[in-house]
Amino acid sequence: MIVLHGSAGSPYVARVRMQGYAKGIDIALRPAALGTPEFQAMNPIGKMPVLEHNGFILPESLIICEYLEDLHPTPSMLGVTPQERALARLIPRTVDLYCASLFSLLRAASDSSFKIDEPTERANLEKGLNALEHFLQPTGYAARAELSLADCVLVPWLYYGNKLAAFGDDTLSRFAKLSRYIEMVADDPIAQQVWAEMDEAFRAFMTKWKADQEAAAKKD
Ligand SMILES: N[C@@H](CCC(=O)N[C@@H](CS)C(=O)NCC(=O)O)C(=O)O
Repeated sequence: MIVLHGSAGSPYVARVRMQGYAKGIDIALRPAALGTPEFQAMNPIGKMPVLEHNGFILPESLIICEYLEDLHPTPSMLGVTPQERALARLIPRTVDLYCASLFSLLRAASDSSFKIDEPTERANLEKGLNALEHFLQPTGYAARAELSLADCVLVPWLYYGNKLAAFGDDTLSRFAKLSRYIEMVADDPIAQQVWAEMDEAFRAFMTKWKADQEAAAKKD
């Protein structure tokens, strides 16, 4: 049995689930008890997701995805040729290393107490998106004609990317290949399922967060 400890709203959790749907792997989602000694024992960094498979514990979403590829090589989410496989890995790395400012910008847009250096975060995101635009395929899915690991990472990231657009920020729409991709992938049933699950979890999270904020304000 494969268990994933995490929340559906996390883009890092959602990428593993999306890979599972694309490959037909059954993955049970369990809430991650972040901050508890039990969770720290599974992942000393304290972040979700953590995979549990027959007693084997594995953190870090991209390593989990690679592990699942090794366990279930077909259908491959990486591809056949070395070039195809490299590109399927390059887009996830670009998203993780260079596009993470999206989350700071979004948080700052929805929580006025969260202070960031906005020009710096914007410049970082712009730089990351430039790279993403460079590597994205002009047709088909992100890294090749078919769905790959690149899509499993990009689609959950875009759930939050689209939220930035909902705040009136047109950053993403200024990238032509990315805009084409967003339009194309919106019709993909697996992407739709992942976005719906993320949306349900995100809404529940926001409801609880607002209630907690109100309760804290009443106490002051
Ligand atoms: N590099 C990690 C990042 C995971 C990550 O940032 N997870 C967030 C949720 S979206 C988390 O667990 N945050 C809790 C915390 O930092 O305390 C991965 O790819 O798995």
